Amino acid sequence: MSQTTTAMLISHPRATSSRPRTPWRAAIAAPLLVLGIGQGAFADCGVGGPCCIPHAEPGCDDAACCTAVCLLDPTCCMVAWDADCAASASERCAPCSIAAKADFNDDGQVDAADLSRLLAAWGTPAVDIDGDGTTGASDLSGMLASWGPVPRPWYTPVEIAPDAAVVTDGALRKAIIATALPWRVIDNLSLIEMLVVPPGTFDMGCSPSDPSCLLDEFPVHAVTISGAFYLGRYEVKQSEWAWMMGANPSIFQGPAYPDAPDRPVENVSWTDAHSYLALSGLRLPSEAEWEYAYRAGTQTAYHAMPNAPEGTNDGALLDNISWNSLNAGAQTRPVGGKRANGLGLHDMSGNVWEWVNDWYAAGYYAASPSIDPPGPATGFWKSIRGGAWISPASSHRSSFRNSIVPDSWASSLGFRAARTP
Ligand SMILES: [Ca+2]
Ligand SMILES: [Ca+2]
Ligand SMILES: [Ca+2]
Repeated sequence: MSQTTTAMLISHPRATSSRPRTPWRAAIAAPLLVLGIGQGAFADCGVGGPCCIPHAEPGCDDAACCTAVCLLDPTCCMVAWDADCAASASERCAPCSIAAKADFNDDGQVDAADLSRLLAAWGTPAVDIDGDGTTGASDLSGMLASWGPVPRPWYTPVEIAPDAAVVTDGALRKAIIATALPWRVIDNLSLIEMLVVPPGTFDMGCSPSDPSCLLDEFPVHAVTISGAFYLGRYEVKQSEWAWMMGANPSIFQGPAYPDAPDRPVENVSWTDAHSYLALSGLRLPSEAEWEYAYRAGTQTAYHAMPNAPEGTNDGALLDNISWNSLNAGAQTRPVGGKRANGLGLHDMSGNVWEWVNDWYAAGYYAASPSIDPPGPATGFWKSIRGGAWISPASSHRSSFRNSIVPDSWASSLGFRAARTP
């Protein structure tokens, strides 16, 4: 509620001016496929080489409940998945791009260096691009057609399959795998670590039996998030902001806060956050995406906790998952210090409030579309979510809505990055 906003935020003059500079392009040559999956025999994936690894789910001892993780040729192909090992993995594997295959030295360019290597291998299978068994004219024409820069994905995969110790719910792991996207990635420009949020439908608004809800959390309404998206595993950190922007506006920095680089950036307006994210093709989550990701399948006021793995309505248990007004010592804390939610996302409750993309309107839920609601077309306030170090338990609830004008900034207000794959 906007009326409660002022008491939960502390505003400061802007500490520094933040002027965008040319975004740094990460010098990541080739995607590093660091697999968080078990060993297994390779099976032919049908895309020019072996690329599927049967991956047994924990507690599963037969092929019926394992997951075929289709990997790429180490230099090129995209991942694809099958829901179970019995299905034909080859049908879902994305073919390698010819350009990626033709870039033999993996320097991001198809050029003379690659051509001379092709010519040297003529008549042998050494650099056979099209998989016909030999290096010949068809490979040469494919190479010439893709001459120039090689399109690269925006991310570097870090972990293909969801870690069962992080995403503990089997149904959520299966939903993530079904997206055919690598679970954990690093954005190549911002270096932000991001996790897959699979599509699905949830009840948005006041949680059942939650006694704390306010009027703007009603009516509870079914919302479908129609496509998978990536969301920052943590709030955007001060180090990440400074890397792209060349300045750090945060209040909690300096000699008194030696761990400031790992604390969330704060004191940034919605406009600032939007500008920062746009530099690397990222965006803010919608309010619906944010609540859906927070809940991670739970329907309780607060997400999973050690003694209440399905979540709880008891704000007294908040210490497990959230930096709030009772435990944070009147300051932000390094991100990731509290237990993650069911999708592996940290600090969705607490630490700093998080800007979302939507304009705020108290009555929006009564008129919200049911699929991918974008928020009101215009407005005066932007929604912020999740509570902060300065705010009490009730504001850390999954459905709690707060709002503030988009050019505001405060030491309790940051954000989290999202991206459509
Ligand atoms: Ca090359
Ligand atoms: Ca060939
Ligand atoms: Ca937060």
